[in-house]
Amino acid sequence: MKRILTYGTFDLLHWGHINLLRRARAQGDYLIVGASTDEFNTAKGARRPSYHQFEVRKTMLEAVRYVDLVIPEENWEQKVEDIRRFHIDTVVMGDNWKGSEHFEHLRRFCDVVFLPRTPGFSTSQIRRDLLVDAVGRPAEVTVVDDSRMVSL
Ligand code: C2G
Repeated sequence: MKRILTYGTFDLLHWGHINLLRRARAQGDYLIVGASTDEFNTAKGARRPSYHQFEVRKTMLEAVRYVDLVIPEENWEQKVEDIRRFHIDTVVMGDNWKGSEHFEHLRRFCDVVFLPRTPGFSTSQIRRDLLVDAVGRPAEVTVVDDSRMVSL
């Protein structure tokens, strides 16, 4: 039994998330997802609360057939203990985390695999698209960063 672990907020679950979970599960036999709590999202520097609160995101992840178990991700430091506690063989993340201090050091405890992100999908992009839909006209949205949009 090869045990896989991944982490994320997984808010407004979309194809990018599902494609990551499908490929992560294919790396082994049992997939555990560490879903970020609402408090940890704030600690991670999220500019706004997630659309769905932790319990809803957890329940939605549990409904995904690739996912075998969902645990709360409450801080950055818990990963080594999670690897030990759940006898993890491989930690899998999207490659936007490649080189991150939060994951590279885990190589001392298990395999760490970064998978290519699915282009064109993000929770913040969905929020922007819905906003543009809502104002009912094509908008030239020049995104400076996630927190500010100009020339709507
Ligand atoms: N992802 C992807 N393709 C996308 C969007 C997301 O492969 N188009 C992957 C991310 O790389 C990540 C996972 O889906 O591995 C979850 O993404 P987020 O919900 O954005 O999670 P994140 O904010 O990266 O939190 O401790 C680590 C953090 O909890 C990760």
